[in-house]
Amino acid sequence: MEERLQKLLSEKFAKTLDNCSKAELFTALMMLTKEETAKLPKNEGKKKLYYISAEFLIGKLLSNNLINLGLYEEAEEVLKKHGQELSEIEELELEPSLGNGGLGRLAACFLDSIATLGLPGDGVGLNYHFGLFQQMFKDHKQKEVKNPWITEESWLVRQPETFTVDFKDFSLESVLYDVDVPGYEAGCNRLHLFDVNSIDESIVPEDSIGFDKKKIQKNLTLFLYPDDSDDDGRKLRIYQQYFMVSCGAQLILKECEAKGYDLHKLNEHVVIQINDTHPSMVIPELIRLLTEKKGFSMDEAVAVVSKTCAYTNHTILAEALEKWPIAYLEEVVPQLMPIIEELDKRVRKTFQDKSVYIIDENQRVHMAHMDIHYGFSVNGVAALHTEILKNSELKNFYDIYPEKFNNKTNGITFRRWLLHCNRELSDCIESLIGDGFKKNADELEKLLAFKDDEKVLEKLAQIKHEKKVEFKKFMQETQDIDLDENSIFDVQVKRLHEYKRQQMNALYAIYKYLDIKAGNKPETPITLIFGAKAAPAYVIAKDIIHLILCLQELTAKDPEVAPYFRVVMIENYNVSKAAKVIPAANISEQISLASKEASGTGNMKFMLNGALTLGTEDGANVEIRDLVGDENIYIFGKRPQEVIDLYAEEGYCAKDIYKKDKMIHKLVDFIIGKELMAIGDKESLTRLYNELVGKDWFMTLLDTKEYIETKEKVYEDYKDQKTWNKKALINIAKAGFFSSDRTIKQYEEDIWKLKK
Ligand code: 26V
Repeated sequence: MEERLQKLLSEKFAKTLDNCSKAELFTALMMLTKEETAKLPKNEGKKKLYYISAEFLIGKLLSNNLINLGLYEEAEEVLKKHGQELSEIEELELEPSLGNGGLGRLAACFLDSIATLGLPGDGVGLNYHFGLFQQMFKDHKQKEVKNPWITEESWLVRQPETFTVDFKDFSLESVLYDVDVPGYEAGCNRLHLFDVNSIDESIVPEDSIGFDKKKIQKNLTLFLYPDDSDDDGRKLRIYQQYFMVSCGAQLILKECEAKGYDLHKLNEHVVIQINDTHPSMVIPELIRLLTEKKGFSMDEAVAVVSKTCAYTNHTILAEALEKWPIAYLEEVVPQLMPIIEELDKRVRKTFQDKSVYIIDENQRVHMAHMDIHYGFSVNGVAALHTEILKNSELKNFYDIYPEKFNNKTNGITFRRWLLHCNRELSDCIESLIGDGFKKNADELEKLLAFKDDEKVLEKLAQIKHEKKVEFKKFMQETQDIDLDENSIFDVQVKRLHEYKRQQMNALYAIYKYLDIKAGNKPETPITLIFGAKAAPAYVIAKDIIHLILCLQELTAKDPEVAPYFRVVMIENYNVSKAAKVIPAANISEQISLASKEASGTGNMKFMLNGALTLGTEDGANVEIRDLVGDENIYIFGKRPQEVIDLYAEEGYCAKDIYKKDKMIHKLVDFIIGKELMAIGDKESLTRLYNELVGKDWFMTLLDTKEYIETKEKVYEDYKDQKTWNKKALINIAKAGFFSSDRTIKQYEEDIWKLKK
């Protein structure tokens, strides 16, 4: 490797390993990694999976790819010899933000596992030049700026394929970039990212995310989910979605024809996994292509496409289930409307129940309904989530098609979320139980043999401490924040949404602040760590960030409080920051309103890294509890069915709780009290206060009291370090189930059947 690096550095920069810059070294390492990946055999077979998704939150790739290629340690040694640290070099990679959160990160974990298991399966998505946005904090508020990540040398490899995509008023030519996806000591797949050849980055000013939403030819792939608070933003999303699926569908048909397959047997050679409803138009688009260009009758096309497409649902939030007005579709892709109308007509012929129609009485197209009628599989992403889909949200569909419904509990790739982000822990585990767990995560259970071994428990605690010190250093360098590594690191990192209830955690912060001011100093100091991006148009979410940042200032500046309790917020929380904070966490906050978090995957990452979950009975928390047992997790709050009933009977009234409960009253009032008003913005804090007292749609106040009580108990338990460490070990040992390798095996066995 040393020689090849020297050669690359010399050819590209006329430098050597001893006089090159860190940036040049990064580029050389990336080029070498790309060359090695290109040599890997492609996973092949008679049937191939296309995982279509608007998001692939892949994160930085250098270290991950080196690990999968088995080259990480060698690279580390070579660099050391020349006075360089691989961990420093990997920092230089720009992080693509091609996803919002869990859904996009899941797609990235899945690609890793699909390749690792040797399954032929490629990702299909879009090449957003500025990704989501980069979050900056200014005046205790979130500010959004663009996040360019494509450099001259990058992981993208331009491909010769190009497709034409017709819209109502113009056509676009696609450009295809591939990112190779090496499996862990296995073959390779690809992530296909489509772009438009007329894209124009210059229409976005420096320091902003604003641009002309009507210039589709120039803007289509600039941003992920551009602000959809206005009609132009919503239409742009339809342009993006149709562009993605039309390119995807054309690619699929082209690959099949190149292999000489009979398109009438498409389903024997192709399975398309539709990741949420963003790619749902692939169904009518494929039908359109087969009927218009390949001589299929409508019946033939509908039949074969219905056997080829499978749909994954990732949310039960009604506002997140896409329903596109016919008028928009007519304006953007009129050629799809006759097909969608035909699909709807067939549904109406068969079923009386209006709730399962594709087109509703308000002339809107329900994308999920199309997926369910014209796909062969519908899956939820955690056991509880799938049950809720079957019994309430999608009950009318489950009654029609019980055989289509199935559960696939999410997972995470242990390559990134253990081997890479916590090598100390991974090495420690290896020294105890051998390296079998790297290929078979269930072997982590062997750790249970050490649950009463004081030396091992001590070692785990020591590793946790090291990771806390590392994170402290990182926060010092990046945000000039000084953390106390001896405090409890209590962490809530995830997208900002009211249902995830960061605001409840903020109310706890107020409680603790007031308690300390009243003279009750905690024995062990506490650091409450937040990280979250809010959608640019989501006003209340941004108000919650504002509250947290005000609390950060309040707790830091008060000498009576700061030594015991701090609130801090990680700026621009993303995949690489997740990889730093999760190994450092003692407590994993998973406090969504029960029934609202489809699964969560952060919960799995924390558990694997030895943090204890403080959470509600929601999403995969339920499965974590079943695995580790009640004594190794902290579950609180109203149960999913109680919450579902409350919504059904409109039985929740925030104001009643606010009026009746003195403590809650005091905590909520603090938001508009003099301390925070002196720091923050009156309008924002008042709006949040009014929301909590007047509406509180996601029932924050419902669980606040029990949350505070449970959290106090967790902090109390932390004092008994021996017992705590034992609980941490049990969590790690039981995390094997949440390997995405397990999830993908289940997709393969029940849905894809690529190898059969
Ligand atoms: C989308 C939208 C779109 C606009 C309005 C507000 C809103 C709110 C939520 C969403 C969620 C989109 C789907 C999603 O990201 N789901 C996440 O998928 C993860 C992977 O399955 C899962 O772990 C998370 O629980 C789930 O929230």
